[in-house]
Amino acid sequence: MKRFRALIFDVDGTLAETEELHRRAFNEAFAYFDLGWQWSIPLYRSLLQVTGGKERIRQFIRLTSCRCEISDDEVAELHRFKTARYAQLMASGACPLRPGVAETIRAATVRGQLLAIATTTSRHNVEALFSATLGEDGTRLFSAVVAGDEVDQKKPAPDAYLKVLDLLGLPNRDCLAIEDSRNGLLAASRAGIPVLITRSAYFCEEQFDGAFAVIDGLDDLVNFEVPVE
Ligand code: XBP
Ligand code: MG
Repeated sequence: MKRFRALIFDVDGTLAETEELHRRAFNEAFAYFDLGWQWSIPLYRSLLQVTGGKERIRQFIRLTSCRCEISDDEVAELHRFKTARYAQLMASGACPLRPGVAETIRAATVRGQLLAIATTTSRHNVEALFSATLGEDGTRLFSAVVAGDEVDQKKPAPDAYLKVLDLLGLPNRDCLAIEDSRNGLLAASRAGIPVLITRSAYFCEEQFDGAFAVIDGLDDLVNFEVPVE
């Protein structure tokens, strides 16, 4: 860990097991708008292959071939409701950081490493997680935060990671990406950044060929040694 000048964190699944909260917020939005849709855990697992909430709703409509005529504005309204509900659930303390995350952040800060975020979710959701878990000063710990709608293409495209590198002013080889999904691994790898995978509930079965290392959680980092080149 010490040889990297910056750690770039994914958010959902990596910092916290947020996906169940997302799923619940999606289902509550569908109920509010009386759509009759319900995303089960297995269905949500397959839908997670599509990154981004609005894109995921569109994919669901395509897959179920329900002949609903839903405009982009209506999808956006549905997603806005989902995002507001997610923030309420998060503020209620429903989702702590994963074990080892706070310690990893603290250790990196002590070592003088920069911290950054490259995520597919919205900045609003990142801030909701930070204020519920890291407190008011949470955002200030991170030198760069790039969220889903702030780049042209979401993961597995490298855009979010490339923008973070640009904001940090560091070359890819000096950074370590910390991810939980194959789409995240692809995104960071396409930006030339080595990737540490921390397995999460929804993506524990995925293949992570090409990862720098794969661990079960950041609490394992205590025993993690960087291979000598
Ligand atoms: C994961 C995602 C997100 C969330 C939902 O992002 O794909 O779409 O599931 O969030 P990451 P939104 O792992 O990169 O943090 O509904 O706000 O898109
Ligand atoms: Mg993730």
